[in-house]
Amino acid sequence: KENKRMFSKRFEKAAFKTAVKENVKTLYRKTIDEATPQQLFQAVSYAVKDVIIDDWIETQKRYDETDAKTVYYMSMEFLMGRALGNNLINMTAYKDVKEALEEMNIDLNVIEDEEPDAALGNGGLGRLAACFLDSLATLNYPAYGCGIRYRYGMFKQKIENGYQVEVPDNWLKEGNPFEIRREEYAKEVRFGGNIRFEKDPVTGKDKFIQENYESVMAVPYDMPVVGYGNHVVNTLRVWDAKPITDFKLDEFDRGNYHKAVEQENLAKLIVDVLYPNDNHYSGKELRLKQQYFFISASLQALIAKYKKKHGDIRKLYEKVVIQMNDTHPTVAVPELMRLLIDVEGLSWDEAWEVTSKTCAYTNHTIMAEALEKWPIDLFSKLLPRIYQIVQEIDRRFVIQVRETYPGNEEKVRKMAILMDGQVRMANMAIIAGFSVNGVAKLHTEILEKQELKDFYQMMPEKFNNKTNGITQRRFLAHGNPLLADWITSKIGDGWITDLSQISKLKPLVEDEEARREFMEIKYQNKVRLAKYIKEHNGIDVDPRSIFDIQVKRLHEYKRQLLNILHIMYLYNQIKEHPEMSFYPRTFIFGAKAAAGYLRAKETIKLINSVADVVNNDRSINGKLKVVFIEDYRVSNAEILFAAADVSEQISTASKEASGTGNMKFMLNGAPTLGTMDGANVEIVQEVGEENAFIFGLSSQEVINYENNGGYNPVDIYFNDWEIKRVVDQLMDGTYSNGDHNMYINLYNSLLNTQCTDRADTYFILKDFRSYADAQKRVEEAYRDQQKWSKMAMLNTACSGKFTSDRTIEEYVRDIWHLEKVEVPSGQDLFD
Ligand code: 26V
Repeated sequence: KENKRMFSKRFEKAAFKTAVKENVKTLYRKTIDEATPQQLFQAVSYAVKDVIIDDWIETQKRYDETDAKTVYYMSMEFLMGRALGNNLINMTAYKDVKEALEEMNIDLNVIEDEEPDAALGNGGLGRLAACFLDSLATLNYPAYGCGIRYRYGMFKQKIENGYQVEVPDNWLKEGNPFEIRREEYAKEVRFGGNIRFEKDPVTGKDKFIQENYESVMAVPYDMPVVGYGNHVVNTLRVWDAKPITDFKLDEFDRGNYHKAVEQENLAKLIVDVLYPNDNHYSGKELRLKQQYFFISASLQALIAKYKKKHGDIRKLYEKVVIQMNDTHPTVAVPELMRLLIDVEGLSWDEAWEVTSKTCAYTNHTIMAEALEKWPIDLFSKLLPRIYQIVQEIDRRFVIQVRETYPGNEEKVRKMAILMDGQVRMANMAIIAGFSVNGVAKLHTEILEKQELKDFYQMMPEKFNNKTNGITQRRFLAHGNPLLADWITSKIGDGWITDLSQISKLKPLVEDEEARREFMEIKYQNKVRLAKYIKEHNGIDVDPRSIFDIQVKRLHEYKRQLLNILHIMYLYNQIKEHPEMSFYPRTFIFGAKAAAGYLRAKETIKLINSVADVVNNDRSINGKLKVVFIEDYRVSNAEILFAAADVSEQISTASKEASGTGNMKFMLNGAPTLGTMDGANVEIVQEVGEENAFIFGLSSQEVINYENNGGYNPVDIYFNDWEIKRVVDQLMDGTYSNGDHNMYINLYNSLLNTQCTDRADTYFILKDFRSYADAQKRVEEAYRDQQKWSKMAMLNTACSGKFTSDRTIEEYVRDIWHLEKVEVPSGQDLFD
C-alpha cells in the first residue's frame, strides 16, 4: 500500500526515497552513499517493481473477471532493451523519480546505464516484438509474449584492430530485478525416442505413446510489460530449462547415470544462447529444440489456463489467438494438434478446426536463405510424433491441391509441406494459419505476386498487410526528452498515446521561431552523441557537421558497402579538389555481423580502416569523419536516432521487408536517404518525395534483372573511372597498409564471376551514381538551413502512421479481434 501510494495520482517523493534507502539497506547492508551505481540500480528497480506488481496483479484479475480473449505472441526473439527507464516513462513517473533521486545525489541517467540491455533478439524482428508488447499494454489489450530466457543474449561486439570480436553477453550476471520465476507453472517437454501405437481397449481410439525419450522441465519467468498511464501490466513469459532428473529418480536408481547426465546437459544447452544469425537459416538441431521447447511449454500453459475457466476445448479460438512471429514458432501448429488429439482426445477434424482458427502467421523476409527447411531425418528423429502429424497435414493438403488443380503436379511440388526430404515451415504456417501477413505494403505485394503466388491464388482471403510500426514511448519520450518536451509544449502530450496528433506540428513548419527551436534541439542531441563518440571512440566530431547515420544489422542486402564506397569516393574528391566547397560530414555506422558471415565482417573492417585513414588525414581539415559505433544495441540506438540528420535506408529494392529503424529516424526528424523499398515507400507517401532523398532501382527493376540472370557490373566498372578507382582501392592497399588481400571477398562480390553467386548480387555498382547524386542533393539541401529545418520538422510531423499502436489496432481489427479491458487505478488507496 505504501509503495502503491508513491506512484499513484500524485507521486509521493518521500515514500519513494525511503523505499530506495530501505532496499539498499536490506539488499546490501549499505547506506545510499556507500552503494555502488549497480547497487543503486537494483535498489531503485526493486522500488519500482513493487509498484508494478500491484498493477500487475490487478490487471490479471481484471482479465480473469472479464474472460477476455488473449493474444499469445510467439517469438524466438524479444529485443526489449532496458526496462527501468521505459517502465518509469510508462508509469508517467520518470521526471518525479529523476527529481527525487537528484535530491539524494543520484543521477537517474547513470543508474539507467547500469542496466544491461535485455538483448534477446537479433534485430528488426525481435525489436518489433518488443514494440508490439508495449503497444498492446498501452492499448489495454490482454496479451502474452512467449519466448525463451536465453542465458546469453545477442553477443557484445568489441572492435579490435578494426575487426569485430564477439563477446558473450552475460546479461543475468547481476540478476534481473524485474523478472519473477514461476516454478509452479513448470511444464515437461519431450524429445526423441519412438512412438508406440495402441488401441485403447475401452474407447477403441488410437493412442500414441512416446518411449525412450529425453525430456526437460520448462520453467517460466515472467517479466512485466507496463502500459502507458493506464495501470495495465501484461506479461512477457520467457522459459528457462532445468533437468528433470530429480523427478525421475527411478531412471537414476536403475543405474541410468548416463541418461541423467544427458538430460542435465540438454537442459543447460537448450536455453544457453540466442542464435545470432539474422536472416540466415542453418539447419541446426539445437535451434529446432529451442523452438519446440518454448512452443510446447507455452501451449501447455495456455491450454491449462483456458481449461481452468472453460469446459470445451473445441472453442479455444474464441478466447485465444496465437500469432507466429515468422516461421520460427510454426511447430506450434503440429504441437497444438498433438495436444488436442493425444491429450485432449479430440478427433483430427475437431483438432484441425481449432488449430486453423487459432494460429496466424507473419512473414518477415523474402530472402531465400532465411527460409526454414528442416531435413526430414533430423526433424522426425527429434520430434517423432510431431512429424507424424505434419505428414498427415501434408497428406490432406496435397489431396486438396490436386482437387483444386487436377493434373497440375507442379502446384504440389511448390506448395506441399514435405518435399525433397525437407519440412518447409513457411508452407505449414500458411496452410494451417487463418491469416498470413507481410510487414509493409510493398512486401505484402511481393509475397502475393511473387514469393507466395501459388498460395495467394489458392487462398487469397488469408493474405493481408500489416505495415510495421515503432513505439514512440521508447523512441521519442524516453530517447529524446528534449524533443518530447518541446512537442508537448506545442501540441500537448496526446501524441504519447495517439501519435496521429503529431500532425498538429505541421502548421509550425512555417513558424521560423519554432524551426529554430527544433534545430536547436537537434543540435543538443548531436552534442550528446558527439560526447558519446568522444568517450567511446576517442574521435572528435563536429556537431555542426551533417550527421549521416546507418545503424542496423550488417547484411549485404542492406548495403553498408555502398555507403562506405561512397565515402571513399568523397574522400578521393576532397583530396583531388581541396578547393571544392564541401559541407562537413560525419558518417556514422553501427552494425553487428553474424559471426560466420565473412563479407559482413570484412565490411566492418573496411569501415574502420576508412575511418582510420580519413579521420587522421590533417589535409582535409576535418571535412569528413567516419565513426563506427561499437556494440550497436537498443540503449545506444536511442541516442543515435535523436541525433541524426540523415537516415540511411539504402537496401536493394525488394529486399528489406519493412525496416523499422527508418521510422525511428523519421520520428526524430531525420529525412530518409533511401531506396523505394519496404516501408520507405510509405514514409515517402506520408512526408512527400520532396522531403526525402530517393534513389536507385525500383523493386520491379531489380526483380526483372534477377529474372534475366542479373546485370554485368564489369561494364560499369570500366566505363566510370571514379567507380573503378574506389573498387580498385579495395585491392591496392590504400585502406589496408599495403595488404592486397584484406578486402578480396568484397572485391570479388562486386566483380568476380568466380563467385558461386552472381557478381554484385545487390546492385551496388548499378545504384552507385544514383546514390552519389542523392547524397549531393542532401548536401545542397542542408546548406539551406531554412529549407532543411522545414524538411526535418515535416518528417517528425508526418510520422504519425508509423506508431506500433496503429499496427496493433490493425492486427486487432483484422486478425485478433480482441477487446479492450480497463484496469482501475489505485486511487481507492487514497482515502
Ligand atoms: C531468421 C533466422 C534464420 C535462422 C537463424 C536465426 C534467424 C534469426 C532471425 C531470422 C529473421 C529474419 C527475418 C527478419 O528479421 N526480418 C526483418 O523483420 C523486420 C520486422 O518485420 C523488418 O522490419 C525487416 O525489414 C526484416 O528484415
